[in-house]
Amino acid sequence: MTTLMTKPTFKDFRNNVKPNWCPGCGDFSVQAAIQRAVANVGITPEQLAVISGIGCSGRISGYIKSYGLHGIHGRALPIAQGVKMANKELTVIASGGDGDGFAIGMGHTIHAMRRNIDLTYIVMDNQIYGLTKGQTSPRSATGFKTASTPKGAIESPISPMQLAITSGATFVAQSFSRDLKELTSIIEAGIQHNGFSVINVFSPCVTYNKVNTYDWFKENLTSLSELESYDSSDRELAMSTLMRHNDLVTGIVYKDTQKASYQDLVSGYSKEPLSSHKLTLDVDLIDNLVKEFM
Ligand SMILES: Cc1ncc(C[n+]2csc(CCOP(=O)(O)OP(=O)(O)O)c2C)c(N)n1
Ligand code: SF4
Repeated sequence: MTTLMTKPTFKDFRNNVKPNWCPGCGDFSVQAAIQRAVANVGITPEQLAVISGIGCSGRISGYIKSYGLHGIHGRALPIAQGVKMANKELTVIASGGDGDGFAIGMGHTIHAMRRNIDLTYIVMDNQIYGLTKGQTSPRSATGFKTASTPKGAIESPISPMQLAITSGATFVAQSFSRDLKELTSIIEAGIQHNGFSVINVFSPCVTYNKVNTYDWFKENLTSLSELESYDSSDRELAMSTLMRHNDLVTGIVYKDTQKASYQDLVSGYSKEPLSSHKLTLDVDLIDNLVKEFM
């Protein structure tokens, strides 16, 4: 890749792969917002890694010009954490669907949150499994009907925002894929935050979810900027606001700038990135180590 001499623009993060999402899918705007946000932050494609899971949303890593990996279902976060630990100089974005992150990948999601590792996790939340043709996800509302649950889902949906706050994430935000301006600025702020940033994006599946449509979100979402004296550093206020609005809010819900990130605490991380270490073994060092244990 070439190093850019001028300030990057979103066009520098375009490749020649045409997305095969359905026309109108919310994921198009998420891709555009990521490309704008990384350009605004001022990094180049070779300073970015986008790691995704499996799902329609998981294809996103193939559509952005950067380092990237389209991983396995529910495993975007372990891979992304490994990338960040190996090369602290990269800006790392992990992304995937609500099924990827909150069903099969939930164990990894909670531990990445409590670890407060410095990366940005963007979930394209369409309240359904899109790629596998529309089954319920842990984000589907109780009673939500699909071809495989014709009588409606009997479980309750989880709250990614409340879960993130109580699990230890230090940048917790929600946005709507139709609001490209807000989404871009939230992703930008998430990238700049030192710690685990989780951004849940309502990203409608126009093919299989006929309930949570663009119009439905427009009617039901409340922007935190409209609430008088909302303070995103107030954890209790964040939780009570989420409960009062049934989680249907957009904006930065909670931000903690005091808590140290995993990288701040882990021994040796601030030195040279692991990725630039010499891979040759120091034979004397190994010999001495072996002797020590003999
Ligand atoms: C280990 C494993 N289990 C199940 C699947 C099948 N599968 C592929 S994508 C997916 C869910 C997709 O839903 P979501 O993560 O919400 O993404 P979307 O397609 O809605 O963007 C499932 C269950 C798989 N690929 N791998
Ligand atoms: S099936 Fe749904 S989530 Fe998948 S590309 Fe089509 S609209 Fe998007």
